[in-house]
Amino acid sequence: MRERGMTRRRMLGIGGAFGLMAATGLSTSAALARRPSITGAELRSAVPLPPPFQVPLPIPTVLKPISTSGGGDRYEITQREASVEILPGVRTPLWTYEGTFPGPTIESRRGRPVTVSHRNELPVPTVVHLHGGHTPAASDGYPTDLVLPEDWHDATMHMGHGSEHGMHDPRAVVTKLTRDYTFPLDQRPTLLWYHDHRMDFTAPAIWRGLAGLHIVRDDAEDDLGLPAGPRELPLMIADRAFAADGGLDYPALDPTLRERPGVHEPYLAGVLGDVILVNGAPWPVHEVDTARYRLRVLNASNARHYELEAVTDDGRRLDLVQIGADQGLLATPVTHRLLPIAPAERYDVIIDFSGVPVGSRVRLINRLGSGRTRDVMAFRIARHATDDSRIPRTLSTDLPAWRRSDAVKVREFSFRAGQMRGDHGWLIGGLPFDPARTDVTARLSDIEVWRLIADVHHPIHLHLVGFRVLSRSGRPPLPHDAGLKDTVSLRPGEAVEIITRFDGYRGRYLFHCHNAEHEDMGMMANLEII
Ligand SMILES: [Cu+2]
Repeated sequence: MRERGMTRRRMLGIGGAFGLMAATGLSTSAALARRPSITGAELRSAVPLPPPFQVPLPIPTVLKPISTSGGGDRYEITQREASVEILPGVRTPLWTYEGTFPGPTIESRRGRPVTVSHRNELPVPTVVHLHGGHTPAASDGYPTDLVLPEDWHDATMHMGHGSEHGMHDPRAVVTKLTRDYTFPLDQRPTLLWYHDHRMDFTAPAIWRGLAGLHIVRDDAEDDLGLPAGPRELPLMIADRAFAADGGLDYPALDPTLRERPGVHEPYLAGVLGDVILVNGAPWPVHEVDTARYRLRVLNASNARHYELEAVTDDGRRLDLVQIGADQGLLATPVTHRLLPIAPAERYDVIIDFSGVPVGSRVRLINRLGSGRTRDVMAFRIARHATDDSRIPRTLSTDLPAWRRSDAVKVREFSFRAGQMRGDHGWLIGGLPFDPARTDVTARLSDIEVWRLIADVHHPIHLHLVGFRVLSRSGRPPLPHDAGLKDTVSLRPGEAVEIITRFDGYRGRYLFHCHNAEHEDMGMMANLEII
């Protein structure tokens, strides 16, 4: 029955590249480098899709703490199955945080600790990672630190899958039913997101709905006068595809996601959907004033890249004024006409609707999409309004200014296709992920330069720390590389240098590709901070 996934292939991903390699004798990377910028294969939905810009943009609910005493906030989140109306008139079963997709948003103040007690009522083990969080290792959601469902059997307990693929991880801390994650949030204010990070099954778990936002704020940012309240919009962009029964389609080898990881061959490079969701709604529309808006954009897609552009009805492009990156405010604003955004990246941008006629529309489009996937969402200019917001020339003065000469170490890592357990995989430095192997040992407080080399597109994410982009293939960083990042988009054949300081906590962390399918197929490595 799963063979139907094969017949729906529309573009060849890595599978096609391997075929090309076999036919021509090219090396994998040479074969891949010749291919166009494809980051996955697209599934085609089997239900009628709504016209664009009809469904109102939902804003995820802000979660209320169950306690605010003792100098911190405490939250409870239940992970459970829910049936949600994403496409009008269609019920879609999802795996959710608190019954919604996206999950509820957590709003925090810098330096005020938060504990989130997660309860797993799903049929599989889960792991929660707060992406971009400056988090002690015990709460960072290491992929084998599973929270098991109440009735999970021992035979599959340790890794969440059978011995065929099993690896032992003696350091795993497994809990049953619940786990408290503690986040000190002693970090620059920014948009973080929490999502599943279970060993071998991250991609399908996020796809099924396990993702939510977590915003950190502080007084200095509040005082800047940026657009706020209803004029600050979180936008979680993610593509999905829908099966004939209304459920989400995904080419998993084991649709129960209990034992066998992986996807069918055409999708080894990544899974793309043909429906673009923003905050869980298909191609939504949002009514706005003739005023500035702050858009806090997250690409929560597994593999799809976007190049965002805001276009008026008469074809005029509006500036996207970037004020922040993954890890908070830039030093000074950067103006873009086109904004590339790779999986897991966040961009904080201001868009000014004041010059747009009331009654007309501004479409946010993806220049990398085609057909229906070219549209993302629209803003309908609903009314005239006054605007006392501003975009200060100086946004922040606390960005780390690490210099290359400060680095005590320079490391190099390749991110390439290869073989994993006799199958196609994605490797870092020629090796697939093994939780029991330490790949990097870094000393707390040390500054290091890492050189990251790609075959195809790979968005590379470091846990725990933010970093600055130093160069791209020997050239200066791109305008959107500004600020402090935690995910950097490597383009095909590129070598990107980053610099960081391993601050804060000792322990076992990760770095990995955030193309979620690559991540599940080996493209992770251990980072031990001592
Ligand atoms: Cu990758």
